[in-house]
Amino acid sequence: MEKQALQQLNQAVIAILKTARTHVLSAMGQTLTVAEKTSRKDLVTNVDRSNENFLVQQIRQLDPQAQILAEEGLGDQVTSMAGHVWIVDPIDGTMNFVHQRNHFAMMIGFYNDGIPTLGYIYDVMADKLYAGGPTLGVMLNDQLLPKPADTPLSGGLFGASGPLLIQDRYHMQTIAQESLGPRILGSAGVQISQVLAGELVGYLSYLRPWDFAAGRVLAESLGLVVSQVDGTPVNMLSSGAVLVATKSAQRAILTIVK
Ligand code: 2AM
Ligand code: CA
Ligand code: CA
Ligand code: CA
Repeated sequence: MEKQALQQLNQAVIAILKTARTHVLSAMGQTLTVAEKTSRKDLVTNVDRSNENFLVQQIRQLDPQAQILAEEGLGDQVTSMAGHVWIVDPIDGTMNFVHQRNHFAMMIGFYNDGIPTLGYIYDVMADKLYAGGPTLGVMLNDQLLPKPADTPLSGGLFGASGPLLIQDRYHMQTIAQESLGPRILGSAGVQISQVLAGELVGYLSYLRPWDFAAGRVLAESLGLVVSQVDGTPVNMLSSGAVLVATKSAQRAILTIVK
């Protein structure tokens, strides 16, 4: 896509996300309705649904021909990455949203014929919006985000998933040992944004497409690598153990995992 068209799309998505944020903040002043999805650790609220509905409607107006894949099922049944595909997570870190009223994000990824094109991670309470892609570069609010240093695993903090660390899946305890220490926040979006900002050397979790669609676009734009934990490419239509890391940390992790 032409840079000018991307800039227009980017400005429109940023405006949608800012409006969505004001809706979410105002909904947080009212009673939340919380339901369990698959377990007591897997929640959905009225705000997840209303925000997804808002984001999907707005993206439809912006890009009527596109397919939209969204976590709570208010988008389309997407089976191919051909054409324009938007991938939406209305509230990432719902458990944090319910119990901390903090540390959650909205995420949108835009893929054009499977090519990572635009990504958005919006940490709602911190009001930090990571936005952009390979053509536009990555902005943190109104500042261009520099590429993070290629810090090795041994030289930085590692973003862990609580369940994977506790169960030592994918050698996560060894990975954490080799790093300067594990950090667990409970939002894939916020943790991936910490990798973008150079605050973590990597993040590993078992993720669904909407958990890493936005982060993949932003991370790859900044020279970070996104792969499955065995080093093979991610597939945007399936779940897996996804690693977002500096090149150097990825090398060390692949050696530990193989
Ligand atoms: P979510 O809040 O949008 O569901 C910690 O729970 C992180 O893992 C969050 O980013 C969460 O996204 C994600 N996650 C992915 N699959 C999950 C599941 N089955 N249960 C809870 N969280 C999940
Ligand atoms: Ca969820
Ligand atoms: Ca999520
Ligand atoms: Ca979610």
